[in-house]
Amino acid sequence: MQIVYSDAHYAHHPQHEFLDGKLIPYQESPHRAEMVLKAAQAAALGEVIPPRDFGLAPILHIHDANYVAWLQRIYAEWLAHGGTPTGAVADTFAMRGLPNRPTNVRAALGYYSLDATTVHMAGTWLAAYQSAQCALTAAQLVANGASSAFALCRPPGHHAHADLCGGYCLLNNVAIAAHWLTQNTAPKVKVAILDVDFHHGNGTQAIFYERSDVFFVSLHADPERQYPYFAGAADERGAGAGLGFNRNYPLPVQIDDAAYLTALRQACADIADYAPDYLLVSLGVDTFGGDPLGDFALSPAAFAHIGRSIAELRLPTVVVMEGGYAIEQLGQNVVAVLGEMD
Ligand code: SP5
Ligand code: ZN
Repeated sequence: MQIVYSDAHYAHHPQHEFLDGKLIPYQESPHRAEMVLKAAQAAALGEVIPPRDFGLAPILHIHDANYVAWLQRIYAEWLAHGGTPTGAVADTFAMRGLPNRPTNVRAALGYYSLDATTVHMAGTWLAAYQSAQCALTAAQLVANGASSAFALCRPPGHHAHADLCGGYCLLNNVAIAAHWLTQNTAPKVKVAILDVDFHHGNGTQAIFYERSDVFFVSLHADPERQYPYFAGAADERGAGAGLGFNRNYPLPVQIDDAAYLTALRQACADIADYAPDYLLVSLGVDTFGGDPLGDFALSPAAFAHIGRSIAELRLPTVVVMEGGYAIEQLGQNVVAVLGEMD
């Protein structure tokens, strides 16, 4: 399978984040993409190609125009208003009960962010833009007949809403690619998104919640105990025309390979019942037992089984990189999934 990758992500390298009240090294580092790329090349998974440029239009089909314009200017504004050059990050959020909506640089950060982990640096917009272009390019490869393609996206995307960044995500890469497939292939195309990142894909769910042509299925840590807390419960089934086209599998702490794969088989059965034309996979490997952000107990062997379950759906498949923070095993775990696909 071809691997779509851009070096632009190197210019997005925040230094720190808060975890459990402590300032720690930023977990979503350039080293992550480097490890995945190296492992893919070592396994001779396929040709590595740069993204094509689809422009802003497919991004603006998913994201709010004011939000996208803000993403492009936030770092320069932050610097101009005395912000530290290491990056702009929200400190105060536009929560319920707070009626004022000023447009100053720090207020806008709090208006467009859902948490304080998404840092904006000089290269952040271009990194996010190219990450989305990678997903679009992989979608086009599959639309043109490839059985699968891998978008080595960084930064990740599945926590980003139409007008919110968060969870290291700025543009929702998988959502942008999914919508592009519905608009640029055949009439009445149906796509399914399978999200296997440890964290619920709240952004993707929100974006497609009222649509029946995009079926979102997610396996993730129960939001009763884990980020993103405020979405991901089993009773979130979609709304309006989208009712029945959203499916969540919240999973318990320390879930093992066997129990996880049982849930995954159910999710894959849901997708088979939906009979989509295309499948997109939000691939996070923070489900690995050794992941510093996760609390699952998956072994390295689980990842080949995950890849096999996906491959058995026999659908044209776009795999989009999301999370995974156990740096040393990250490349092998991703390649174990991809190695099962044609
Ligand atoms: C793309 C992606 O995987 N984003 C994840 C962002 C998660 N950020 C919040 C993490 C809170 C983690 N709490 C874990 C406690 C470990 N001791
Ligand atoms: Zn994650």
